[in-house]
Amino acid sequence: MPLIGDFNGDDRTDLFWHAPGVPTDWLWLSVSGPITANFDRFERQVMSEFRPLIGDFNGDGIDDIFWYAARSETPDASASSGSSTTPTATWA
Ligand SMILES: [Ca+2]
Ligand SMILES: [Ca+2]
Repeated sequence: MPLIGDFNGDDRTDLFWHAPGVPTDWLWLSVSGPITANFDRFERQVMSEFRPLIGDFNGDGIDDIFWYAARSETPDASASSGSSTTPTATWA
């Protein structure tokens, strides 16, 4: 399931490939030019019970991924942001 957002705030749309369960997820940060579409790919691992919701939840202009787990009456979720071009963001 591809998710679309600008996860590093460079105004180029990025992709986050997420599949429930064991498969590895991939964050593709666009490094595309005016003619070609290219992506830097970073491996991610997300626990399977979470569902991702995209939005800029902290208003910094960079899209975040809100991980939602509906396993109790109280939602268990966390927001994270790919705040730079280095894959150092934590995807809780
Ligand atoms: Ca981007
Ligand atoms: Ca944000």
